[in-house]
Amino acid sequence: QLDVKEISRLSELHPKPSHLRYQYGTSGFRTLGTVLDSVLFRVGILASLRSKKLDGKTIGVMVTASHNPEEDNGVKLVDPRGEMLEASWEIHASVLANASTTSDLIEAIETLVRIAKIDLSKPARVVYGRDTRPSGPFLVASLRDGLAAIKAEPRDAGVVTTPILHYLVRAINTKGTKDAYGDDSEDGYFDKLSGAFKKLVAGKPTPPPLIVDCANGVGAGSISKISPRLDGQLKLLPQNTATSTPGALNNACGADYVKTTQKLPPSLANHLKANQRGCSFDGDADRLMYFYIDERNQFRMLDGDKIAALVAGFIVDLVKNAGLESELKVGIVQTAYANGSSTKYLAERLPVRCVPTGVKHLHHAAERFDIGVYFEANGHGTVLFSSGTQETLASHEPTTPAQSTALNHLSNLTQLINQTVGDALSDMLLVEVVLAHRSYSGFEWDSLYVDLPNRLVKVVVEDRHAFQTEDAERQLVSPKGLQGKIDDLVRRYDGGRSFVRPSGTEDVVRVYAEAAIKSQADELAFRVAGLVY
Ligand code: 16G
Ligand code: ZN
Repeated sequence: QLDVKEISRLSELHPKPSHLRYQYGTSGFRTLGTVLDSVLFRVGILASLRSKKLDGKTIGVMVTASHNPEEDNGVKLVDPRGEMLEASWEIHASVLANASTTSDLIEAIETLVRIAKIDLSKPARVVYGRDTRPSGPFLVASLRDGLAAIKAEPRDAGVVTTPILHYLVRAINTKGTKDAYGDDSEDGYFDKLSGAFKKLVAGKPTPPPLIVDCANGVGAGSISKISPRLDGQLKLLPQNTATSTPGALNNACGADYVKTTQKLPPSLANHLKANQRGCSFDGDADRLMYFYIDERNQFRMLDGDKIAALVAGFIVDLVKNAGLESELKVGIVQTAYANGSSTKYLAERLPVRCVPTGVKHLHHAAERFDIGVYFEANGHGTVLFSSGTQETLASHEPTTPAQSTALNHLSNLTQLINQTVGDALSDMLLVEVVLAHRSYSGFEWDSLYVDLPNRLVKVVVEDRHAFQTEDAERQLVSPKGLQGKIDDLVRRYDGGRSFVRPSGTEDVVRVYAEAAIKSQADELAFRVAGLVY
């Protein structure tokens, strides 16, 4: 039932460059936008087949390269519940993308249909969106050809943030069911978030205006759409909103800039006053970093670990106040990059799990708790409420007014939080809710714990695949003997901790180190790097 003739005709319009190999990695396919034409065409085919495999459920395709430079682009698939593509299909994606010729591609498609037992008579439905990159429209056209080749029913979500695309996929697939996630439109998303936010901050004093660095990306549109819906309960001052200025995207601004340089984007220097808060989104608005300027005019960064500490502490208290402590187990998931002080702070309050880098690992581990909070230090994270938890929240009978209030807050949090994926906008509103409830400024939030000084360096090695890890990337098992040498070094540093892991996105090995004082953290990182090199 495959229309081989039509697939072939379209495939000839999107030939694969013979010298390139593509890999569907932790963030999908990602490389220079100019070499992604054939990949997008084939992803269109793959998404359509995945939809058929799942009985016509809608699959999402997001065209973005997130925080990477403007000339890069990328694409990833979203499974029906709004989650990342199931791991076993990542391999199918790479196989299709690397078929050299049209006839190789047809053969790869036929093999996939056979081994995955895909019923071709099922319908195929795909919703797609893109960020603001200039290469986006061209790549979407290639994707559409791929969808047409399998006669999938396309739905264009237009220029949207990554988390909105994830939201839409879940909303479309749950429409009319008891798990309905919200109206399957952008308006539905903004109404859901703003409605929950207003209930959560009702009666609280309005905080000072919040500066939002939109990284000159798609998040700028989200700020302008949510602002009027907040009824003045939070005033947002968007900066870096130049989405059509060539070269501006992620350039010296955005969440990744803030995290990696630990500096205020220069463009914000004249806007942020002492004691004022600000935050940065990344280029597709799925990461969030907060910061403020302290009384001594110093820049202070509040990263994903600080967000996790703030949010998890709040949720633990609400569960306690709602009288649900014995019924709902709240847990937190981090990676080895989490600052040691944050882990210590959190472990005193709730179970902490450490998993390998990459959202899919965090997400799956968080699903094992009744309420699972996960954040990467880089600002990507969210909170998951299991379906059992949502039922408990709906059916629990509070015995005091205080319990009733806490229960209401928890229910509203399930609406405020984008449970499909990290979402800068939703996370920002969540942070503002907690700050309002705690009457915290940036300073008090920052004081929850003091970050251990740390240093991240990358080392170019001959073969990064020679570096293999276990224990959530905290121990090297190969090259043999190296971990022992690292341990010997670490022991000599007060508060020392260090680990080495191969990057999943770049051809390098990363070395992380922390210690009680900054110069020691730097020294430890460079000495470990010396062992690796
Ligand atoms: C990817 C991951 C991100 C992780 C980063 C680490 C997803 C969607 N994204 O961008 O979570 O922090 O890789 O990069 O999983 P690295 O392996 O190069 O250090
Ligand atoms: Zn991103």
